[in-house]
Amino acid sequence: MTVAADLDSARAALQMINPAPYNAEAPPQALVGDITPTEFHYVRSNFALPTHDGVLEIGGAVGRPTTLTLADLRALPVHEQAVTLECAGNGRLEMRPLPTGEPWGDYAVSTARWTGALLSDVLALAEPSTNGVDVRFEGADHGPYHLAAVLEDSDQNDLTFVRALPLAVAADPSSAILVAYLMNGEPLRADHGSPFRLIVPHWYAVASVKWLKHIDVLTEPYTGEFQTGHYIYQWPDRAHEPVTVMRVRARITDPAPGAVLPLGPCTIRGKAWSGSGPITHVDIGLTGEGEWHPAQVDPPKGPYQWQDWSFVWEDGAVGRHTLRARATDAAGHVQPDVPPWNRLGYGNNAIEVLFVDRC
Ligand SMILES: Nc1nc2c(c(=O)[nH]1)N[C@H]1C(S)=C(S)[C@@H](COP(=O)(O)O)O[C@H]1N2
Ligand SMILES: [Mo]
Repeated sequence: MTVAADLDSARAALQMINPAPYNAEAPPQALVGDITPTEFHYVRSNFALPTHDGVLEIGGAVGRPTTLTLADLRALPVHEQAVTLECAGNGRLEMRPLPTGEPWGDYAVSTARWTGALLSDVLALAEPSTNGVDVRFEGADHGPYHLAAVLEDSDQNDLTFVRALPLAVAADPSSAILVAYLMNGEPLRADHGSPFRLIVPHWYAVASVKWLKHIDVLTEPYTGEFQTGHYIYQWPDRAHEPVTVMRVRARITDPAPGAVLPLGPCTIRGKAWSGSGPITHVDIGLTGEGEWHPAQVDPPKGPYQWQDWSFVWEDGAVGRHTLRARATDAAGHVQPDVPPWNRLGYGNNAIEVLFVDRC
C-alpha cells in the first residue's frame, strides 16, 4: 500500500474532526473493552505528520550526551503496560461559553497496551546533572501555529511541539514513563508517534510527546507554547494552573444516549478513570437531582488504565429517565455537576447526563 492509502485505512474507523492537522475522536466501541484496538484509538496532533530520522538525541545538562536508535531502545529492559490516554480538551464542546480549540465531544480518550524502555533507564544512560530541574521533550513535528500565545521564544510561523516534565518525575522509575515503540504489540503507526514516543501514565496525554526526537536536561524551568502558553487552566476566579494529571471521570458506555429500552432489569455499564488514584466509587443517579445508588466497581486491571463499573437497574417505569454516573477516586476527588469552566476549555470532567426511554 502507498503511504497515503495506509493512512486512510488506519483512519477509516475514527470520527474525523479536523483533516489538517489530523484530529479524530474514537468511535463508541473504543470504550467497550479493556484495551482499545489501535484503529479505534483517538488521534490528536498539533501539526502535520513529521518525518523522523530514527535517532533520539539526549543532551543538555548531562554528563554523557547520547544518541539512541530503535535498536538501542529495544536493548534496554522491556516494560509493557496498559495506559489510558485522555486529551485535556476532551469534553470541550459541553463548556459554556464555548471555548476556542478543537471541538472535542467525549471520545478523545482510549486505552492501549504500550511497550518500551523506561524513561528513567534512558535518562540514566546520559547521566543527568544533579542541578537539572526540568527535562524537555521535543517532537519531530513543527509548523505554523496561528493560535500561538505571545511568548518571547515563539515564532508563530515555525513552532515545534515541545513539553517538559520535572527531572525528579522523569528520572523516577516509579513514574513508569515509557519511551514506547510498540502500541498493542505492533510498531507505532504514523498518527501515534512512530518510531517512538513518550507515554506518561496518569497525565493528560499532552505530556506524551509523539515522534520523540530530542531529550534535554535543563537547569531552569522550561517555558514554551505547549507548556506555559497553552495547556494552562485559565480559571476566571483564581490563579492559573498548568494542566497535569487527568481529572476523575466516568463515562456511561451502555445504554447509548437516547436508547429505547424494554421494561425489566437492565444493566448500566461504563468506564471510570483518574490520574490521582484508582476509582473507589461510582454512583448512579436515576432521577436528576435525586438519590445516588452505588454501582459495582471492578478492581483496576493495572495501575494506569480505566476501570469497569456496572449497575443493575431493576425497575424503570414506562417513560423517559435521566441517567447520571459519578466517579470518586482514592484521593477523594469527585466529579462536579457543572464543567469547571476555563478559557481554553481543558479538563471537563463534569458528570455525564443522558436520557433513555423505557417502553
Ligand atoms: N509531538 C507531538 N506529540 C504530541 C502531540 C503533538 O501534537 N505533537 N499532541 C499531544 C496531545 S494534545 C495528545 S491528546 C496526545 C494524543 O496522542 P494520540 O494521537 O496517540 O492519541 O499526543 C500528545 N503528543
Ligand atoms: Mo490533547
